[in-house]
Amino acid sequence: AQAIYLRNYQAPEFALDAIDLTFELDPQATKVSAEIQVRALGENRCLVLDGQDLTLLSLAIDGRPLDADEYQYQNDQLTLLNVPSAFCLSTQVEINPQANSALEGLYLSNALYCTQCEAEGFRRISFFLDRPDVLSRFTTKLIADPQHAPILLANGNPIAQGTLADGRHWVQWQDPFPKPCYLFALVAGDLVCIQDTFVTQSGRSVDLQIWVEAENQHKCAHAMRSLKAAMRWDEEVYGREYDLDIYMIVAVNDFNMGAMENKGLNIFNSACALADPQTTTDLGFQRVESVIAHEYFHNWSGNRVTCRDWFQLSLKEGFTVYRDQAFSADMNFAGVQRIEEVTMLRSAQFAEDASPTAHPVRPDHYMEINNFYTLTVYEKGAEIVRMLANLLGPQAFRQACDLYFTRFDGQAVTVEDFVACMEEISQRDLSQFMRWYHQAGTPHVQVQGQYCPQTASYRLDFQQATPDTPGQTNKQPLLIPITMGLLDAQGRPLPLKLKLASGEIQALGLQGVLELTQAQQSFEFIGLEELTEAPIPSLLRGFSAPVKLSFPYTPTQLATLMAQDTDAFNRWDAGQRLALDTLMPLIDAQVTQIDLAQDAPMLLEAYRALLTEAEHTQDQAMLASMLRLPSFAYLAEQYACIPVEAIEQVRQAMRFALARTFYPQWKALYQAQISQQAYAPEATQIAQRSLKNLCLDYLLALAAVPEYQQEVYQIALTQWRTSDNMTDARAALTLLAHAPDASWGRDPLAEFAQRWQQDALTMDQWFSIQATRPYADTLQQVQNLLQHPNFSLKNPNKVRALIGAFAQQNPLAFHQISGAGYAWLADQVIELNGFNPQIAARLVIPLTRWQRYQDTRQTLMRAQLERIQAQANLSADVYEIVTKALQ
Ligand code: DPP
Ligand code: ZN
Repeated sequence: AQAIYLRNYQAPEFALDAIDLTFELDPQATKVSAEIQVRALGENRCLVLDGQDLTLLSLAIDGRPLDADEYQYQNDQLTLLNVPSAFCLSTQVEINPQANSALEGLYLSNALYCTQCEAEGFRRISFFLDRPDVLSRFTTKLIADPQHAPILLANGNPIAQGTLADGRHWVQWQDPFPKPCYLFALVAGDLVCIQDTFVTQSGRSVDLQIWVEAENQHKCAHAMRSLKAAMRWDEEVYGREYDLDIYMIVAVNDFNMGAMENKGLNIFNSACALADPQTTTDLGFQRVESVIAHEYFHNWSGNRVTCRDWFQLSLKEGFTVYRDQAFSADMNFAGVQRIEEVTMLRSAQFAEDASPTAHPVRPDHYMEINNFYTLTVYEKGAEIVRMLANLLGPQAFRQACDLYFTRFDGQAVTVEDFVACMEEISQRDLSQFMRWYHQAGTPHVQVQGQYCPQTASYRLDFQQATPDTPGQTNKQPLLIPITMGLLDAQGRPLPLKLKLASGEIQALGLQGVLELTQAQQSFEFIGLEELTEAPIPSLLRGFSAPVKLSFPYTPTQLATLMAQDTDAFNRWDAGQRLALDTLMPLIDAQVTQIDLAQDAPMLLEAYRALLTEAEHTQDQAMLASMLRLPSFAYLAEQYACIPVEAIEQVRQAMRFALARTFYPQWKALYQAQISQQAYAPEATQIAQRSLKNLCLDYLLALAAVPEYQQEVYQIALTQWRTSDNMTDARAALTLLAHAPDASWGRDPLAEFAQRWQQDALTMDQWFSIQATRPYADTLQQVQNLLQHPNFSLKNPNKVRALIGAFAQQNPLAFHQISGAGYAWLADQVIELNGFNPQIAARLVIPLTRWQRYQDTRQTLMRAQLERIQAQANLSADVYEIVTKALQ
C-alpha cells in the first residue's frame, strides 16, 4: 500500500455531470449498468476511473462498444485511452453482494440489500471517479424480485415504477442535487415503515419515513421524534431548511460505523436508530437522538457543502459533531452534556494524541482513509469549531456559517474555505489558529499565579507546549482561548480588570477570555483591594480549549471551586482534580486499603458536603457526575507508564472506603430516587436514574463484606427483577455479574439471555456485561462466548460488544501479565482481517498503545503486533496501523 499526500492534490480533469444507474439486484450476481455524461475539463484525453472487484461485462462510448485495445482494467483502475472531449460512457458490470463481507459497496445484511460508499465504496459498485470533488446528478433504477425485495429505495425522489414481463418490479429514483458518489445509497428488501411529516419554515411539507424489518417497528418512535426535533433545531439555530420532499432512514444490523448521511436516504446501524424502554438504556436513547441529529445536520454540513478531498474530513465531521453536541445540550442538561463530552475527549482522544497513530485533525497523508474516522478528526475537530464559535461570539459565528453555506453551496471545499468565512465576518486574522488543524498532539498549558497585596494585583503566567508526535517535532504555539474568572477565598466572583500592555485597563466583568498566542505569556489583573489573600483562578471554564491545563491548586482552593464556582464544568473539574491529587499518590504507593480520614481528608470532606446537600438538590445529573470517581481510562491518561493493577486496586479501595463511610447516605439517596413514574427517556428522569444507579454502584462495593452482603445483594436483585426499563435492569445486572462472587450474576444473566435471545441488539449488551467483568479469568469466559450461538464475527456490533469491550474496558483481564489477552485479541484481528479489514483495524488499536506499559507488557504486545504484521494478505487498513505502531 502507498501513502497518499495532501500536497499532491490535483483537481479532477474530467467532470461527470450526470450518472444514470440501473441495478438488477441478485444476491450473487447483481448487474449494474451506468450511463455517465463525461466532459473533459482540460487537454487530457486519457480517462482513469476507479473500480474494485468489478466483473466488466461491457463498455461503450456514445453507444459504440470498445475494442480490447481501447481500455485497460487493472489494479483497481479502468483506463480509457483517447476519449472524446464530451461523451456518454456506458458501463456494465457484475458484482456479488452476498460475498461482500467487508460491508463496503453493495452488500447483504440478513436479506436486505444496502450500501456503504463513504469513503471509497462506490468503486465497488460501478466505475467512476470515486473522489468527493466530483459531483454528479444521480438517477437510480432498481429492479428486483418483488417477493424478496418488495421495497426499493435510493436517493432523492421516486419518479417512476413498473413491472417487467418476467415479473420483476422496478422503481426509479432521481436526486436533483449534484453529489459526490460517497453519498450514493440504495436499499432493497422486505421492510416496513413508520411515517410522519414535517413542515419546514418556508411551509413545504416533507415526508419522513423510517424503514425497518417488521419486528422492529415498535422501536422507531424515538428516532422519529429526534429527527423532527433536529429538523426544527437546524432551522432555528442555523436557519437551515431541508431540501427534498422526502427524508428516509433505514436501520440495518450489519454496519461498520454508526450511521451514514447519504442524501435523502440515511442508512443507520440499528444500534443508533432503534430504541425502546424495555431493551434500550438511557445512554442508548441519547445516542439515537444525537446520531439521528448528526446525520440530519450533514445535509448541509457535508452534503450541500462537501469536502474537496478526504484530508478535509473534519470539515464536515468536526463541524457536524459540534452541531450535534450543541443540539444535545439543548435537548438535555447542558452542563452534564459538556462534562460527558470532555470525559470522553480527555480519556480517549488525548490517548490517541499521545499514541503512534496520533495525527492532525487534518492529516497530511494516509494509506487507508478508513483509518482516519477517528476521535481526533471528529471530537477534537468539534473542539476546534467550538473555539471558533466562542472566539467569534454567537452572532458573528452564525453569520460566518451563513456565509459558508451560501458561498459554497453545491461545492467541494477545504478547511481554509471554512476558516476564511470566519475571518471575513470577524475581521480577525486566524492564520495562527489554523495550526489547530495541522499540528497533532495535546498542548500542555502550565499556569502559575502571583498575588501582590501591595499593588492589589494578581498575575497569571502561562506556558504552553505541545509534545512531539510521530513525524512532527518543534510544535509552534497555538491560539488558546482560556475562558476564566477569579474568585475570592470565600468563592465569591471578582470583577476582572485586566491591565493591557498599553497600560490601559480593560474591564471584563465577571468572566473573560484570555487569548494565549505565545509559548510564554502573562496577564495581570488589578484592583483587588478588597482581598486579604490570593484569589482563586477558575481557568478553562466550559473546557474552552482541548488542552491539559495545570495549576498548583491547594486542596482548599479546589474545595472552594467545587462548591462555589459559577461554571458547572469547572465545579465538576475541581472535583476531578481533587480526586486525582488524592488518588495518584495512593496509586504510586500501591495501597490496598484506604483510611479516608488519614489518606484522603479533603476528598472525604468533599463527599460529605455533596452528600449532605444531596437530599435538597434539584440537579441530580450534576450531583451524579460530581460523586463519580475518575474512570480507569482518565487515571491511566495521567501516567507515562500505566500502573494497571495499582490504578484498579486504588479505585476499588476508594470506592469501598466511600461506600462504607457513607453507607446510610448512599442507601437513603438511592431510595429517594426510586420513582413510580412510567419510564420516559427525558432529561429529568435520566438524571434521577443516573444518580440512583451511581448509589447502587457504591452500595455494591460492599458485596464482599459479611455485614452488608445480604442487604446489597437484595437491593440489586430487587432492582433487576422489578425494573420496567433497561437502564435500571442493566445497571443492576452489571453489578450482580461483576460482584466478587460470580454466582450472584449467574441466574440473572441466564434470565436475560432467555428473555432476549431473539433480539440481537439486546444480546449485544449481554455480551458486553460479561466481557467487562473485572477479573483475569474473564478471558476464558469471552473465549467461550465466541462460540455462543448468538455471537457472530461477521456482525460488527457483536465484535465491538464482546471483543472490543474486553480489550478496551477490561484492563485487568486484557493486560493480564501472561499476555494471554493480547494473544487472543491478535487472533481475532487476524481472522477479521480476512473479511472485514475496517473492523480489524479498529480492533487492533489497544495493542498499538504498548509504549504506555511496563517492559514485560511492551514485549508481549509488540510480539503480537509482529505476529499480525507477518501475516500474508494483510489489508492496507491493518497494515497501516500495525506498521505505525512498530516504528
Ligand atoms: N459520515 C458518517 C458520519 O456521519 C460516517 N461515515 O460520521
Ligand atoms: Zn458524520
